[in-house]
Amino acid sequence: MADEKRKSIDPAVLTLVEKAAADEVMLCWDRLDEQSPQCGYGIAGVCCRNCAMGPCQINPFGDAPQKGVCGVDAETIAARNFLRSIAAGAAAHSDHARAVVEAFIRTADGEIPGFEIKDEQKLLSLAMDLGVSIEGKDTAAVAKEVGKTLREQFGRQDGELAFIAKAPIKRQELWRAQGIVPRGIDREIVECMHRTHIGVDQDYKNLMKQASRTALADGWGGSMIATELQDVLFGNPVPIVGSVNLGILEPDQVNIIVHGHEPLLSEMVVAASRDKELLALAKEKGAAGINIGGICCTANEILMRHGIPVAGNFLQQEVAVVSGAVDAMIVDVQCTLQSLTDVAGCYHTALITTNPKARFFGARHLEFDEANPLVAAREIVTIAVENFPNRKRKVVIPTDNKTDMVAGFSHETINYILGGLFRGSYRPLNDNIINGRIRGIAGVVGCNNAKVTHDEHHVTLVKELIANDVLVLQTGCSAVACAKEGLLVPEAATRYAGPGLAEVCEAVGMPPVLHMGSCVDNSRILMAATAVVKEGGLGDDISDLPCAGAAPEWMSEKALSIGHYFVASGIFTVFGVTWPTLGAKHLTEYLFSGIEEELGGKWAFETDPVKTARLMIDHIDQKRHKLGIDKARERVLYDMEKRRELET
Ligand code: SF4
Ligand code: MSK
Repeated sequence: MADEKRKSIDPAVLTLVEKAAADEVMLCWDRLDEQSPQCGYGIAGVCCRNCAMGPCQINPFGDAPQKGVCGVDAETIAARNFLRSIAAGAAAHSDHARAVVEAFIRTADGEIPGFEIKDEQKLLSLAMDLGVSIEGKDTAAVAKEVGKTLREQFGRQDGELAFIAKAPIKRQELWRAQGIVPRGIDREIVECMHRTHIGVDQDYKNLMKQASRTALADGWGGSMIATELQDVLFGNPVPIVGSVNLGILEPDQVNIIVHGHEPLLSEMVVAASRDKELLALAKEKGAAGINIGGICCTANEILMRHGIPVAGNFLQQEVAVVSGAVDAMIVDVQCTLQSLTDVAGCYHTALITTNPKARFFGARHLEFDEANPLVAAREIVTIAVENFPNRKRKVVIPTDNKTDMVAGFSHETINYILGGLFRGSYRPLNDNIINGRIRGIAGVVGCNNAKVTHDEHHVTLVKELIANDVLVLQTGCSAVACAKEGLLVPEAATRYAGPGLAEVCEAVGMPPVLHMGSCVDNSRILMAATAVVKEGGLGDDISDLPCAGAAPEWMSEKALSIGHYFVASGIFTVFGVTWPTLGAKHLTEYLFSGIEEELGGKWAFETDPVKTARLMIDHIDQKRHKLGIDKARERVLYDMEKRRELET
């Protein structure tokens, strides 16, 4: 059991890991064991298989071989691999955005029953941002034009992406001077693939310029488009109370888990689960009701808008099924494990894929038909309800593991929470940063990774930051990890935050850790940082702000793209677990240091979450010093003794 405990800090997960062992079900940790030791060349980023003369591997310790068959060195190989990962991450976010844009236009055309423009105010401000005239047009006409303007962002060949203009002026000028303003989203991603083909771009710094341009096309392009249009379509989130962890599963109800990233279908599944006929059918099958829970970013999306409970984050998808209580799991795109078919096969769970881009061999496929999403959603809910009597193995729900949380902090909401409903403004936030009550702002985001103890690094890092008066903004699986730990409720301020941050949070009744949404919603962090710059008094660029970013348990290529658009936007960003260029000395030095001279932001790599917090706090303090708002203050170290005190 001692070994088992290292898999997760979450007792709900440990309970079900134990059940999986008893049920002889293999989980991702078991497969990691089977895969270990993993290839050192791959870990160091110096394995290339970009042509059929390879694969070629460079020995990072100075022994031969030092060149691939085509003559490239470790720097070029690692830079190309890094760039390809960013292209994949940017593509994932942006293709999600494309699906949202298409659904948005069809909604404006009245072609999707059940979908409507929910936030007209945000639509109008978006139209103004994009230069779309609203004069004499009804909502549908404005929406159609906004949708078309945003659809053009994908295929543009020149000029600048529209949302670049949302950034602080100084940042825009810096990007232009560096030649990294994205032209069109698809164009930048295609160019990554061209440049990394054998015999094209062989200069690691030039490859990194394209990395910056592509990542910016994600953060200030694809991701921002997805966030903005989802807000208009499904409603701009406002603070909402929800609950989190596997204890949200109901033993006597039909449990449906929605998993993945695109909220289009899950919105309709939520609606179908409230359908009287389906509720009656559930009763007929012996169930007391229909319970929807989310996993990964689909969870974050429906939590923020409907308060639907969150079953867990990335490393909880398999164990949710192991509970034996999940009657259907519906997956769309991204972060869904192929092993779910095997795990679901050991229980009664119906695994349903819904997106033509993401089918699983052995799973049932029920395509999400945009022309009639409610029909598809009803069909899915019916499958789950009819599956309820088929539970065949012991049901174990860690009922004690369910925590309250508050989610739904868009950058607009922060405005109102701090500034008040009638004078929404970032002024109080800026003032509290200037007077030192809030030391700085940190974005802590990203995935889980089976290589490190599940959730431990997120929770330790965030506790350390808030104890030192750093306000934390979160998205994705990191937000779910901290929600389970009870950090996303206003009371957490009194319990965990330093005195300054606690005072501010208590005054306005907000948590010290703000849940801003899903992976694409990291664009909200960019917008919040921009709003702070525009409010004044803290410099004139994002790189002047006392802020930092981190993804302590990252694993996906999307995380690399997010990290790099943070860096290219001027933010110091620390990643944990592993770093993909360590076999390339010069490239790594450039990313960890040299790039700061060009972009004002840089990367760091640290596997210890306490040390990560120190790096971030030191950076925040340096920025405070440069702004002339530093004053002598004692750093609170959230050490073992303090943790023990809290546990007693
Ligand atoms: Fe080897 Fe060069 Fe081909 Fe890569 S591109 S596999 S380094 S020969
Ligand atoms: S779901 S990308 S594991 S945050 Fe967005 Fe979580 Fe990372 Fe997927």
